[in-house]
Amino acid sequence: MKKWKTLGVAAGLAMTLVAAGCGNESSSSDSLSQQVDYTVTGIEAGAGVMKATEKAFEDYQLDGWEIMPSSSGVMTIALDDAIEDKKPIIITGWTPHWMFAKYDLKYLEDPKGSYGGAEALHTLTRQGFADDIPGANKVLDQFNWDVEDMEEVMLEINNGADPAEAARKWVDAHADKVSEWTKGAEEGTGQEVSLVYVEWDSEVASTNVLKVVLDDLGYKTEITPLDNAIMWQAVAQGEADATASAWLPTTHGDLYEEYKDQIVDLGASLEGARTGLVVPSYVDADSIEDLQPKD
Ligand code: PBE
Repeated sequence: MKKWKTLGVAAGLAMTLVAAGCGNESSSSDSLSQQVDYTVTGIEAGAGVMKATEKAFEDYQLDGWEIMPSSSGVMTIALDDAIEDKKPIIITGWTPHWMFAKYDLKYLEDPKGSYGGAEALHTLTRQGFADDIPGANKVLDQFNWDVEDMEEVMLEINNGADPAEAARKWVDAHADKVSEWTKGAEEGTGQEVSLVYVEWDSEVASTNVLKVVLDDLGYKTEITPLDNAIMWQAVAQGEADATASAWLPTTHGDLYEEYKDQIVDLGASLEGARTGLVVPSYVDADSIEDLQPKD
């Protein structure tokens, strides 16, 4: 048993009940900051947006604010509940994500740049992978799609499709794009390829799509969800072959600095990603600067 397999996927679940049960007594004459009880509804503790939100609290001097960790799934349930009741909520959001297609939402402007600017999703491999399995490495290197592509898969999953089925459907419908990824790549003869990811909706989509493409080409792809930091570590230490879940330059910038000499960065697979604080569009704030400190 590889040791990273035993680590770290359950952390988010413990917060489920806390997140679901946390109604606050507020009246509509209160400010937005009071109404949300100076709390941002977050995701998994190891995520980049969690750290960026702590940084935003400092940058904007939002003393007394808290970020509540949970999981990506629980966060979107809290969002759904708030929208149903037309209550204010502030979440950690990112693009690509199906939530922007399903709800009317806006990013709070971030003039101080706590969340960085435009992000790209990068594919990383362990050292030596290109020599060991050049065909699979070539596919990972040529893997490249758009925000709309990823959102198509994410929406399908959000509407109830199994991730593997949603990935299969997208691959079958986009044969032209997929053939660019596999162009010139040697077919596999059942070699095992291990991909690691984090159970964020965006990464579930990309990783399942890569599995379908690699398996179709003759590889045997195993996909394993992990905590963010453990995922980077697994690739850096050569315990996993690759990940398509690196958000750079800002969101995972600290992990990149830590591991850059031990990984191979194959470059961006998707441009135009973004992270930040997100609110339903009926919420009366446009910028993080519209929030107030607690004391
Ligand atoms: N995310 C989605 C990740 C990267 C992908 C924005 C939640 C993070 O914050 O680390």
